[in-house]
Amino acid sequence: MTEFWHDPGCTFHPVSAPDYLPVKQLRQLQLHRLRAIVQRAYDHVALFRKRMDERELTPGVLENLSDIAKLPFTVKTDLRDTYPFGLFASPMSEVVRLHASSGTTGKPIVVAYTKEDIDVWSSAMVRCFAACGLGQGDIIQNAYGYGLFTGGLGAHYGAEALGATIIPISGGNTDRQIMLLKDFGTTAICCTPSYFLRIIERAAEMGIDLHELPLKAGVFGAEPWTEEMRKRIEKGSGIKAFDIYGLSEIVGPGVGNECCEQNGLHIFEDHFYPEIVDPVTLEPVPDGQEGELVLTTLSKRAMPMIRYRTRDITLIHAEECPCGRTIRRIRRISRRSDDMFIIRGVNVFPSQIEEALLMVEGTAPHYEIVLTNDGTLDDIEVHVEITPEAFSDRMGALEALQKKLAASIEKIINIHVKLKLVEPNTIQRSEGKAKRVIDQRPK
Ligand code: DLL
Repeated sequence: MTEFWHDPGCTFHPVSAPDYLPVKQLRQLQLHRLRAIVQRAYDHVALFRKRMDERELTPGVLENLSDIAKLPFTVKTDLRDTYPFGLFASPMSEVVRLHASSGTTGKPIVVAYTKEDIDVWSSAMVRCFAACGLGQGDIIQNAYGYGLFTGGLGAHYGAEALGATIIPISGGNTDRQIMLLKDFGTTAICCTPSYFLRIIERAAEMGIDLHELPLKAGVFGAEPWTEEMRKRIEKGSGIKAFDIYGLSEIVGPGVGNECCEQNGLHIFEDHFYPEIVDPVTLEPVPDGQEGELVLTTLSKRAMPMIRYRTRDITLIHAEECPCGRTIRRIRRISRRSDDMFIIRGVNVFPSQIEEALLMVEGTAPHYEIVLTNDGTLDDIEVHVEITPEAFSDRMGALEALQKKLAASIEKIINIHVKLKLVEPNTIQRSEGKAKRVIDQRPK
């Protein structure tokens, strides 16, 4: 063990060494890599070169890291407009993998990796797992979907590089998930937090107590979830629930991960350089201030992303983490700028509703938000499942619960919502990313 290693809760893996680089050295490395990647994008990606030329910029503009703010942004529509391969900086002969993300409209966005890119991605995933206290000897059940989605293969390669045993079960087939959790002695599971809730629920129906299994950690991401949700998951299963963040455009899962402090996600910023910008003015904001996360890939060869606007809202923690890592942390991503809906002039995010609901005992963590319009005004209706115990309560008790939930939401979002308690097991369960909002308003 080397002297930078202070983190008793996490497992040491040599690949995690850059997590602890002295800050000055880290910044030098970042600047060095930034210059090289900007040069690469300028030389090989026509769209980036055009935008630089329009601004009369060359890669030589990067005298120090803050000069990154002079570079043009990349946005999701750039990937669509150049579909499928227009942003590649490597010839196809060097591209060993393609992934794609479906998004909401039409064609998917396509992302590419060289052999070196896969190695960087796997090393980032190793650092995620190590930060969750996992290592050789662990049995990792990977219930992220395998296929074009980056979750499955990303976690798979990382777990193998970690030296753990991987169970490539993919998503779905919940009874079989639970059988393997038990029979194979799985120690960690990777899936979306909403799918793990389904596993908790189904295990109880099958008479299996997850607390009694060797399962100790969950690596949960790909969708927003709240601190209240973490509490429910940890209480319902006896495991430690860690947050993992990533997006296809940057690499997939493994852009950042919580450490054992469970207080913010460390960004592997030697490969993914984070900035926070004001989503309206697009000006950089200082650490500690909320805004939109913008990421630049510092080492990705096949498809460098320069100042990619993620739409994810967060902040960079100004303080150091007690774990000893020098790479910075972002606050958990509880919302995206495009998740927001406006109801009677008030901006509302689904995560605010989740937080309010789960603060109240007696509900199951399954809910949906239905947006309607009667021709004049937008309305919001929240459907929330009650627990089987609460379901058998007297009418009066249910009414009181309903009022309490509505008041809890109103307190957070400042508008009145219609709240409907629904029977256990009536809201659709997800095996991947949960769909929380059903928008029935006329388009
Ligand atoms: O969801 C990659 C991934 C797979 C991350 C497995 C973690 C685990 P996309 O499908 O491209 O990639 O979706 C990326 O999902 O911009 C966020 O809005 C959201 N997201 C991902 N992780 C988290 C998280 C994968 N931990 C988009 N918390 C991102 C909140 C998350 N939102």
